[in-house]
Amino acid sequence: TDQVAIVSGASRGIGRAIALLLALQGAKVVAVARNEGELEELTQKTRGLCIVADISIEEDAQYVITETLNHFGRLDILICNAGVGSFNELENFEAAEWDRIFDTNVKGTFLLCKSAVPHFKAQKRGHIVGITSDVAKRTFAHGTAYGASKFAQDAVLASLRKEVRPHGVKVSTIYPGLVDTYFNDTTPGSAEAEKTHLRPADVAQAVRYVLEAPAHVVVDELMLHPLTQEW
Ligand code: NJP
Repeated sequence: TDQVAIVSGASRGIGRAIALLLALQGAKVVAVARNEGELEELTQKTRGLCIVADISIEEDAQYVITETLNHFGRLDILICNAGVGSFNELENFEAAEWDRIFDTNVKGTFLLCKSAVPHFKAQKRGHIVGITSDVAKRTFAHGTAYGASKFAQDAVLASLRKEVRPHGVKVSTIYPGLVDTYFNDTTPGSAEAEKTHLRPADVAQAVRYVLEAPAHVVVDELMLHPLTQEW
């Protein structure tokens, strides 16, 4: 297809796999992250556009949408994937770290959607895909900030789904379990346990599935786990 897709957090991990799969399928991919190096390397593979932006900053998020429209003249798909997390007992959690997690996961999703939705509504078509987490539906020790941010991100997307549905715009939410990425300063493949985790490409296939639904179908939610993960 000649569809234009923005992928936030595209430089590594899940976002990179989504960007590569969408490009392989013929989409024009706009790859977004804060650091330029990995983004440029990816963009050589996707032959798309890369935009260096911090999605937690309103001007940056607006720029991602306007620059995409300036460059390609259209926007069909927004993948809200960028996210961060760290884990600690509540009393040892720094308030600044709480803010970093909420600013990225919740506010970042809000800001990208805020800029894209008027365009999607005007064209009466568009698809927002949010990568949240299975921890948007469960709680766990040491996960106060990250878990709460994923519950909140999930609620943003679920509310938005109801707002935009009458305008022909879809919102799909994907809930992955453990995925072997660079998340929380880890290195893929470094730990024995990670060998059974989902691969970023597994999550990319889930994104592909929700995007390929017929025009009259919206996949609201899709959850996937490694077979070995008890949750
Ligand atoms: O993480 P990682 P994942 N503005 O660290 C970018 C969720 N999830 O792929 O900005 C713009 O490999 C960052 O680039 P840079 C998770 O919560 C994961 O695992 O240059 N971009 C990089 O490209 C998250 O929502 C697991 O540092 C920003 C990317 O985001 C999503 O999956 C399980 C940014 C992060 O790549 C992708 O995470 C689960 C900003 N402010 C859900 N901040 C899991 N890994 O187990 C970061 O259930 N980025």
